[in-house]
Amino acid sequence: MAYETIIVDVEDDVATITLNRPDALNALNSQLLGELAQALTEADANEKVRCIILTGSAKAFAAGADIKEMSEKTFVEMFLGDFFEPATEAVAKVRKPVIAAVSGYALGGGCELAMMCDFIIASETAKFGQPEINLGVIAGIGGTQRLPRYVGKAKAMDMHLTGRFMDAEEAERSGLVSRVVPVKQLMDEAQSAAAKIAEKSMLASIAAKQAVNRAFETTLDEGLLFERRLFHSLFATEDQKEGMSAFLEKRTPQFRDR
Ligand code: CO8
Repeated sequence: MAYETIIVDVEDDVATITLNRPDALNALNSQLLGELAQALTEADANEKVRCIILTGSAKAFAAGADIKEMSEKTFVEMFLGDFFEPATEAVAKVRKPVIAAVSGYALGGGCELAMMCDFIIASETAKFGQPEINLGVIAGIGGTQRLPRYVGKAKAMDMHLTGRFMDAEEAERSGLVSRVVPVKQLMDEAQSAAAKIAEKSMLASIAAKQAVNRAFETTLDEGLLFERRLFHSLFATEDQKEGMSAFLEKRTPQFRDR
């Protein structure tokens, strides 16, 4: 499918989806969100793809929901239209690992979109924020729920109530991002993380993703049981036999997702 607001590139097992509305700092309008939902669903279904990278430009991952598009909306239009839902549903449904590679602004819906991914790699120029309070609204696609899970209540409240931005160094220190690299290395770093993930058994990757995500949804006891059942179930796979044999035989495993 031809997209106008995103660029999709599939190379070496990795699909890279680049948000591409440079004139609006990749603000998330309904067209972009629809295209993003479609591209994520396609990448997840594409057998060649083993990991997905979501990124923006050097200046902006995404500066939030499109304020021009939203500004005149009524409550009823927002309530019935819910134009964010297809994209948020699509991100939530992706079973393959999704890395957010963030440079520049990741604000409002942009910060929320990055937090929906499995982990965030940031460039030194990344700036995260939930500045919706400055517009007389609050976050609407998970910012009040996910940010405290990443950085704790104190910083989450600070950011949502003051609208201040968090730079990459603070974001890494606070647990919002997993790595920070110079801006020129961002895509190489994301590609190399994606390539590492793509080498693994997809069965184990999906199980790991499901188990970690379950930690945020349930009690410790239930989460531990869920993890143990997934762990046990992987012994029904050829990839477990291959992975452990390869270790013992001191060779590289050849996983086949079986
Ligand atoms: N929406 C629309 N256009 C935008 C946005 C945006 N969020 N952000 C930037 N732009 C546009 C600007 O209007 C400008 O366009 P133009 O050249 O036509 O005037 C262009 O991008 C460049 O922006 P600036 O000139 O402002 O660039 P600066 O480098 O001076 O500033 C900033 C960069 C600091 C990022 C600044 O643009 C800014 O503050 N942007 C808005 C950030 C913001 O408030 N984001 C939150 C939006 S609300 C939201 O995300 C809610 C999500 C949940 C909704 C759920 C609904 C169901």
